[in-house]
Amino acid sequence: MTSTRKVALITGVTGQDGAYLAQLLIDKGYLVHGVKRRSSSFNTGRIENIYQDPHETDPRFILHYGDMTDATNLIRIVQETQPDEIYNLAAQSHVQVSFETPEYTANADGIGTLRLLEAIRILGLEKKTRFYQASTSELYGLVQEVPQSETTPFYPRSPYAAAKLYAYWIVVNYREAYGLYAANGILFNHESPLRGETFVTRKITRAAAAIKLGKQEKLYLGNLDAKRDWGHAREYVRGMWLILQQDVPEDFVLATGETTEVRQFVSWAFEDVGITLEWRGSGVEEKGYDTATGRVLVEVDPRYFRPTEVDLLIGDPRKAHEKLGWKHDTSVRELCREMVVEDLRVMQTSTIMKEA
Ligand code: NDP
Ligand code: GDR
Repeated sequence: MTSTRKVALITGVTGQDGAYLAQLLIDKGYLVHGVKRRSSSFNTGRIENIYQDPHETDPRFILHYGDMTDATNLIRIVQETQPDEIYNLAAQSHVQVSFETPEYTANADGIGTLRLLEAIRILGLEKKTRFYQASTSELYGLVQEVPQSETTPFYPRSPYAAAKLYAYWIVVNYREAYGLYAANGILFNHESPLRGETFVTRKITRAAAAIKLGKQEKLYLGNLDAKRDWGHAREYVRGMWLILQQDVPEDFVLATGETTEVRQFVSWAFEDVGITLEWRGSGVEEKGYDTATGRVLVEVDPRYFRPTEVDLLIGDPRKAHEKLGWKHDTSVRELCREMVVEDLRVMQTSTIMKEA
């Protein structure tokens, strides 16, 4: 008997989005294959709850070792798994880090995407396998127009964005040249309690929790003026899935349509732990004071400034609303609170465990 269960392959399954997407697809009845990198310590913390013993007879989640820089490995994984849908989420995804590792970022994020598309062609899977590419609002870079939509011109401002620009266009090209079902989701920033600890929202919510619990003195940040369109990752992975369920492959912006300054997000996070901040000074001298004690809790550290910055992102998600029926639910204010509450819970639990 042949199984009618759909098969998905997720690269970057150990990341924030990979974890949420794997759960969503398993809940929809898919057999999910995930690509994870070999690491000297555990890197599967986000998918622990869905990890399955490989000896189980009816698996729904299977992990494979792989790397976006290794073409033969990717071809073999695609051959073995014969996916109906590939979600290419793997990337060196930190913008600032990409200035320090530009060649690696180009290789993994840009050429890595090409490797997967070629795997589909080499294996003759053009008619079977649909391909989702994790494109990004960083493509817009230097502001050309607001809000930014599917037709806004790109102007990348980092090695990360330049690598993702190549990936975006190679996906469009393979769709047009070979009739592949391949689509870009141009996703604006999306966060969650699973967000990597060095991205600004999570850095802020963890610091607010740690300062509240007396485990950290101060939070050092870079550009407080940057504005981002922040949504909830759980809702954005549903949009990824919807993008691959359309009759015709097309590119879509997923965004909330609202933008918030980094400084505002900081004030909210501290408010959520019961601390009211007052901002004084400007530029590198700007500081956030606890109004109750007068202590400086937030300072600017120019180390976190980027050589070229993306100042303002605000997305226009109307195409996704109309064609996909996708809309965000969680506001950025609610998102911030959810992240702070979870960081407080995790930190309090670890203290109790240490003291027990
Ligand atoms: P994360 O940084 O949380 O996850 C990235 C994933 O890619 C991790 O599983 C990581 O593995 C894996 N990875 C990195 N390099 C390689 C490599 N060379 N080979 C194989 N796997 C690799 O990112 P997110 O989940 O936040 O984002 C998912 C994708 O969406 C990324 O491509 C990102 O660029 C893009 N994106 C994200 C947005 C966001 O706001 N979150 C917005 C728009 C686009 P490991 O766990 O071992 O490090
Ligand atoms: P971004 O996210 O660069 O938008 O890329 P990040 O959270 O790193 O930065 C957002 C903004 O905050 C400013 N900032 C700081 N950023 C970090 N990381 N650390 C700081 O201390 C700090 N202080 C201020 C930044 O300068 C920036 O303006 C994310 C990633 O997930 C990408 O992979 C994805 O493509 C885009 O979102 C959409």
